[in-house]
Amino acid sequence: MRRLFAALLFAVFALVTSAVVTQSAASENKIILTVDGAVKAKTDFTLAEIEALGMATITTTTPFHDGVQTFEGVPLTKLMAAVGAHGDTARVVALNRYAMEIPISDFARYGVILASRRNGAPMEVKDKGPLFVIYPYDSSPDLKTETYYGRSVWQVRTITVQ
Ligand SMILES: Nc1nc2c(c(=O)[nH]1)N[C@H]1C(S)=C(S)[C@@H](COP(=O)(O)O)O[C@H]1N2
Ligand SMILES: [Mo]
Repeated sequence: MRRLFAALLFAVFALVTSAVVTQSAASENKIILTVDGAVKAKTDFTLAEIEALGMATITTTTPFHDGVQTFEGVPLTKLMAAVGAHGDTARVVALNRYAMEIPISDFARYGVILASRRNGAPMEVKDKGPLFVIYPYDSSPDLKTETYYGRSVWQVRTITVQ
């Protein structure tokens, strides 16, 4: 009886362990961003692949959060260079199909980032993640306008260069 119990316990442990390992491997390999359109090659990215391009930090208030926030993400200039973008506009589409066309000239002018972390941690979908277009709103009154709030797409899934 005791041996049966021990065997059962082991079986449950093994099942739970393999489920946890499978799930974390799935989230590591998950494609969270696709960049297509006027690019050298349509490219899918995992979170790790995006962050490996190099990160910049923006510390600012936003209309979407309480208090000063620190965002880290790849500069959109770097992402565009990485895919060989040749266009004037980035059509940024969210998980919920919200879409906004952003002039690519914004990226260098304002140092816009595709934020993947807020205050050090990756952002959950329910926290407007995993990717959020962030401008340095506090750096200029021009950025504290509906135009740039509208370009601040959260839950980004696809960027089409056109
Ligand atoms: N994914 C997603 N991002 C979005 C939106 C949206 O509906 N979905 N609305 C945009 C617009 S038009 C503005 S003005 C701001 C609105 O932010 P708020 O809903 O927190 O006021 O977010 C922008 N980013
Ligand atoms: Mo808006």
